[in-house]
Amino acid sequence: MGKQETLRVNGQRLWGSLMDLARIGATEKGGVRRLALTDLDREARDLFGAWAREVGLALRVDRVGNVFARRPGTDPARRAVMAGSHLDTQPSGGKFDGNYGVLAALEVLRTLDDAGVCTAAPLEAAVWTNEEGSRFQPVMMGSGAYAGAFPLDTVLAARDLEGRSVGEELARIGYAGESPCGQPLPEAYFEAHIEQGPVLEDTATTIGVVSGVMGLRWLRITITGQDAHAGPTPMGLRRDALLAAARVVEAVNAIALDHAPDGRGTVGFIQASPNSINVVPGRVQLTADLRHGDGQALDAMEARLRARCDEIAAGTRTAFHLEEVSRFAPCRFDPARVESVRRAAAALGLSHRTMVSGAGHDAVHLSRVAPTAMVFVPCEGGLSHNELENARPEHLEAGCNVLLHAMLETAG
Ligand code: HGY
Ligand code: MN
Ligand code: MN
Repeated sequence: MGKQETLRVNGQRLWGSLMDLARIGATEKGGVRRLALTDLDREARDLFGAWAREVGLALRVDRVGNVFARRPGTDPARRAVMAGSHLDTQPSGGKFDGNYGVLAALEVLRTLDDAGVCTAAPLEAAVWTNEEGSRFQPVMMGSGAYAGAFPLDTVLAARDLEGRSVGEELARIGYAGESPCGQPLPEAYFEAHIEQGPVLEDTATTIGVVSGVMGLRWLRITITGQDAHAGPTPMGLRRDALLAAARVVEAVNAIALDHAPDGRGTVGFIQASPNSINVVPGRVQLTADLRHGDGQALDAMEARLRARCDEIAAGTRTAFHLEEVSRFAPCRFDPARVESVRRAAAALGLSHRTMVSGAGHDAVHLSRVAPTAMVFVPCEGGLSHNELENARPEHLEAGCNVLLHAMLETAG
């Protein structure tokens, strides 16, 4: 076996860096709350930058705040082989979603630096801005702007519930970079991530060889009825926006179940007003997150929900306004890069299985502009987007070794 094949990452250093990073935004229950473009996001980005500089990586930041740490290659004609993920989390997120993929990419570069190994193609570790889409929409914003899925000015103008814009917040935290989005594009992109579902753990498999990602639609639904007194207003005269919203929640779940086993439907956000115990709610805002592995099925799910909203509006004498806030089609990753991941897992003697991701990832946008593949590792109970999110050090290390060898094979 040549020197390269015997290369292994430093699992303890990877775990230690994950635990250090998890302190930034740590919550009582052991999770992480680090919303995009907050001071905590800045702190995490700064820590990543300090670690990257420790191993001599050159840093650049693009117009939407994506950060790239670059290790030069020996062949100036080659473009970068890139790996990365995101540092922003859900409001009640965990230590590993996104953070693992960023630090696994860094660990690959640290390992090559320790071993003095040079690659023909340059290597880059990437941090994508606002993958979660929780504070600002659309979801997977930074990678989407980089891949040309969203116009830059649209992204910079997006506002959170307090009215702060992406552009203002990037400037405020010092990550309004100069580099143009999407130039240069990488030669290939890999992303390591926890599965965020139960399949690997249930089948006692260490590595997920991810062949693609389900499609997604996010709708923001505003329902307008009429505030009214809860006492004197007869039931038949009410225009109750929360009653209408309750029927929407039922509909979203029924539509997903009708498209089993791949269909997914979630109402995760709801705001009712005036939210007073003795007032019939006159206004509700809620979201619908629809997903499916097949584009036509996803179209059918969205069409059914829109039709059902019309019926609910008529039945409750309320007015509905539907706005699409995010969308991406189901994607298939590049077979050659998927094969690199599978070959690396096999060569490392790791149990592995091919699978489709239910969760969206920055790799979805990268797959539109560069050959892309992902590496999954198990997470405890398949739990994610939950403060109790957990993963085993040996699984995280194994996934990082797969990332290392898939990147080495690609970078030459
Ligand atoms: O919503 C998603 O699938 C991703 O976690 N942002
Ligand atoms: Mn993620
Ligand atoms: Mn997530």
